[in-house]
Amino acid sequence: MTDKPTLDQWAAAADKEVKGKDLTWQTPEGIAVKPLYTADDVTVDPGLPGFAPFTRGVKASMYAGRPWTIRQYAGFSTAEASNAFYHRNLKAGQKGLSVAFDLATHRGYDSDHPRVTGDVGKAGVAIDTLDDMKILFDGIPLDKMSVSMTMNGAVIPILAFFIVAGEEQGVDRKLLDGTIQNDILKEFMVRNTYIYPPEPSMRIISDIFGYTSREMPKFNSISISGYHMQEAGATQVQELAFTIADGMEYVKYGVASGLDIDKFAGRLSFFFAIGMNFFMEIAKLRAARVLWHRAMTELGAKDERSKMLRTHCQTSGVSLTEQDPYNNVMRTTIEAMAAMLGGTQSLHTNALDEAIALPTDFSARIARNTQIVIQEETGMCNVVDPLGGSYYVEALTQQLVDEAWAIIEKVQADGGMAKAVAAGWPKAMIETAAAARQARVDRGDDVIVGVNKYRLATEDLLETLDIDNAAVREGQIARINKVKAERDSAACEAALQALRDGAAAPASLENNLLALAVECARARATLGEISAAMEESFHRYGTQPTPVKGVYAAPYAGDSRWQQVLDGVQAVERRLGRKPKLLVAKMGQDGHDRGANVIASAFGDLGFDIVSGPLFQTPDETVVLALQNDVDVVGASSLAAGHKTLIPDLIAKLREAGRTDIKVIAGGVIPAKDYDFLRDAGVQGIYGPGTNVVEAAADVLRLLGHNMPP
Ligand code: DCA
Repeated sequence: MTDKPTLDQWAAAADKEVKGKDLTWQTPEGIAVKPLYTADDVTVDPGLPGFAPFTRGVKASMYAGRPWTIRQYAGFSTAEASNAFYHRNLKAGQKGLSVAFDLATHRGYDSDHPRVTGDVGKAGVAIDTLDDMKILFDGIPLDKMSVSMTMNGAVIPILAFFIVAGEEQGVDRKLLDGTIQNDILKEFMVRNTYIYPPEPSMRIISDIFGYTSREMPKFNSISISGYHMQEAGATQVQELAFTIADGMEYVKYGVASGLDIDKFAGRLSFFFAIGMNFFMEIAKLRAARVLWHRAMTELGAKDERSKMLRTHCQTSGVSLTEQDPYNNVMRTTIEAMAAMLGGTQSLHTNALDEAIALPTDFSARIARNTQIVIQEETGMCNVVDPLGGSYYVEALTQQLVDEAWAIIEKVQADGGMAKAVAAGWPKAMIETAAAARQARVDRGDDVIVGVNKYRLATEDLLETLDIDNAAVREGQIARINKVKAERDSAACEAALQALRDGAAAPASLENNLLALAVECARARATLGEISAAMEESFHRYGTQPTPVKGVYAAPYAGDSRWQQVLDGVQAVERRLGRKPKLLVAKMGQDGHDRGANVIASAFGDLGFDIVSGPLFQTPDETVVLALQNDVDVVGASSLAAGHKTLIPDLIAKLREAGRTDIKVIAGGVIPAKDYDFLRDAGVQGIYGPGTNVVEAAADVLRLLGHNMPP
């Protein structure tokens, strides 16, 4: 009998094969992944599924008993169009609903508000009135179908409309099944669809916990979301740590407001992104369950259900590419498999065109079928946690637990997540990771097939969905006017006044904002009116972006192209007698600022003078900022489909101000078929997803008259 080979013998054999090359992979989160894992690497027994700490899943039978919910996130312009889409999808095998609202709704504005002309009906459905909500769920029994609503800003009016829509369908609110996102802390960190400052926003969340725990026992009162952190560039460890820390903060606020932890914690749910780092994502979901169990034990929960992390997942939007877009189907399939192998409860798979537009029926079908094929053709659901016991997955799970816990402890030492968010360091950490990732992609260190490697010489245009925003807005305004004309205005005003008074008073059972808003919804107040009633006491919140410095430049040390662009910027500087000035503008209600911040950081590192415009500007406000700062270029970043309205308006207003010399460029999520439209409107450079930022800077130098070599 021959002796079993030792680990040293394996190392020597591998070393010989690769001639001494180091096979350790340093992941972006700083984890050194070895080329081989063995039993020696597994230090913690993962236990059994359905038992604490739920490493292997929250249910004993998991998908063998019931597969995860196929829950596709969607919303299209009007309630009618969205309702029809939901009916078609449910017939085709989708199991749960998930509503995407437009940005005007998110930010608490009715469709007739002048600030939202470019946003109405664009990235989701416009909901102004209870009538809209009733149409949205027409023919969908709200006691049988679980409905998730991604809403964080205007969470009070939306939930109030939902409750009253159920009521008018004849459904007792005790039977309402679903989830509201209601996660404001991550909005302040990454997504920016907040309305009020942090303190009143946290009160709103406690009021919702209080109301739902008493009145809606089947409803998940929050979906604590790491998804948008990863989309904004966070590493998986950051996503994990900040999400769990956010959850702990909400629990502490709930307890401080007088609630019994075990009365509401069982209905807290989570939401994670699943990107392309396959095993890391699987380990992340397992680690998340371990961390939440530990955190909730520390916070004093007794009921095991309170400590059980149940989660929705969505495949990663940023991992999708505009170039060679059918590759996105494979990416999404791989990510969906990671989500299911990690043990998700519910899943959205992105459509292949999700990087550039809302899905068409065609792309939505492929996305949905990706999940159906896994569930119904592969036999993958028949075994619980099939990767349990994998040396690599178990070791990685433990490593993620340890790394994330270290960050969670830092957050706790700083007084909790609300304080950390106010101090700004989590956001800065995420932005640093985002700039580093962009540099790795632009340098080709991180491969993206079809973008920085194997790129096609020519691309066929993909058929994408276009929304006629002006028509949607007119229709919405007509309905708002009708509702206002038909309602009992005295009763409506009285309900709104009670809400104003409730918001002005300290939080209490009688002043529960959701309970007061339900009365407003019954009296047919609009979403904008309900939001404005609270805004009188709470005020509207705004922040100023602060791009990170030096992170994008660091990996380019000694790079000749980088140097050429730096020299170009200096040449322009000598000619102008000052640095070339770029205003990075975010117009409309689109709060996605990763792209804008990365551009600001990278162009800043290249020597441009950067003016980072605040979020949510109108074209008029952007022109004022451009003139005040006397900029050479305005870069409009648009990720929510407002580009065809807002950017031409900006150019027209610059012309009116006599400043045709100021160049306007555009970046973000802009479908190629809109390029000609924008060029005709006067846009001089368009930089879509997958743009190399150094080359974009070279292009801007050309626009500024510099003879930049290709
Ligand atoms: N055996 C027996 N019962 C099971 C099993 C099983 N193997 N698996 C699930 N169930 C039960 C659950 O316990 C649950 O019933 P309960 O609420 O009475 O406990 C029911 O079946 C539904 O399953 P669940 O896993 O809770 O799935 P969902 O209803 O889809 O909820 C959740 C998932 C993450 C909790 C929810 O918050 C959600 O849907 N989030 C979506 C968020 C979203 O869409 N965001 C968009 C960006």
